[in-house]
Amino acid sequence: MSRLTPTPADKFTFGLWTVGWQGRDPFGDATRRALDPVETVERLASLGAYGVTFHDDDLIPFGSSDAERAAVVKRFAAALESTGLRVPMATTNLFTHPVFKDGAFTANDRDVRRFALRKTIRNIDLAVELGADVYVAWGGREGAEHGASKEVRTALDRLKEAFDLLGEYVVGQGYDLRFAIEPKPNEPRGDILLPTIGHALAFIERLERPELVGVNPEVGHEQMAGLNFPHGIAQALWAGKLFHIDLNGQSGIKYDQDLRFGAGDLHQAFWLVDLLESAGYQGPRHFDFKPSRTEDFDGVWASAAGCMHNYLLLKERARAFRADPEVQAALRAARLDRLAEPTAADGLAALLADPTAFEDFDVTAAAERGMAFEQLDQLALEHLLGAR
Ligand code: 3MF
Ligand code: MG
Ligand code: MG
Repeated sequence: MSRLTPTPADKFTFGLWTVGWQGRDPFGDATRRALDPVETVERLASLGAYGVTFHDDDLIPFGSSDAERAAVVKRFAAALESTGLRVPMATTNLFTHPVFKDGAFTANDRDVRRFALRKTIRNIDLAVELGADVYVAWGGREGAEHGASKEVRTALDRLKEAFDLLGEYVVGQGYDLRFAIEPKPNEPRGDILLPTIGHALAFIERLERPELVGVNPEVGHEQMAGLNFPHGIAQALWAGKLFHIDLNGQSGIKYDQDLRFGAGDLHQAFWLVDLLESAGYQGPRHFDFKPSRTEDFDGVWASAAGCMHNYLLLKERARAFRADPEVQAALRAARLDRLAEPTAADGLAALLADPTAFEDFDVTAAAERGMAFEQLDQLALEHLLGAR
């Protein structure tokens, strides 16, 4: 089998809501019928995926009775069993129903906040039952459009309270489950709390159980804010907080496009795969994209296959880039090996006593040194284009 054919070992996963998106947008109605979750499981398995993820309401329609819920879960679990597809992650829909119009964990109304927590806890039980070890929390409606309508410091108190309660719940139940907060700058709210990876990382450190909480960054979300996604992922890895990742594509600062992975900013996609693979990221490669509403189901499954194929192609290109002796020489010329050296391993006193560090330092000569980054970057581009 070719290295470009996906297998479960590649750990590719898809949300039910991705291939199942019906194409409804703010200006137009659905262009596709609803997909049966069991059909999705079967199609994803036949394409070589490892797993499937879901919001509670993707699987069990909001408002279902207990008996309906049990029947849906039983049928879904049977499809997982027969295909071997896993459920490594699940999440809660705290944004579609109008009750969440002012948010969920940070809604101004206390009864809505309590309902949101109970809805989440109910789905955590199901997630654990189906084998998930990561629970994603995207606070899509935790935000505001009107200045005085949300006291942000107080809302952050409520958000902390929610994660502290959820942490207490999973520890109390003895669950092996960690949370991954998904940052997003805007859409559907004008401004969303925890808009970037950096905001989320800082928030996590204020929680009662920071070790239970990491991040689930999404390519397009950071790029909607004009940020460099691989840099954000590098910081999440550096902090030991990359618990999960949402892969898709986005073309610059505009509405949330959710393109298939590899479309949009291909250059950043290359550096992202290079980073994930070289850093030894072990989690699922989760695609959170929307097949264009122009497509019928042939297009839907083609785009799902495209996400996986593009990841494997980029992995191949990144591997070739790193293995190329010319690239290794170019990395040395660009002095990446020197960046890896501590700046003052001999300590502060030695730094202060060292005249070559300041008094005798030839500032002009150092300023004139070329960094050789252009040659290095051109090699990367040629590898990305398959020209090497
Ligand atoms: C929105 C998203 C969400 C989250 C999901 C949790 C609907 O832009 O990315 O998808 O990913 O709620 O995984
Ligand atoms: Mg998204
Ligand atoms: Mg997402």
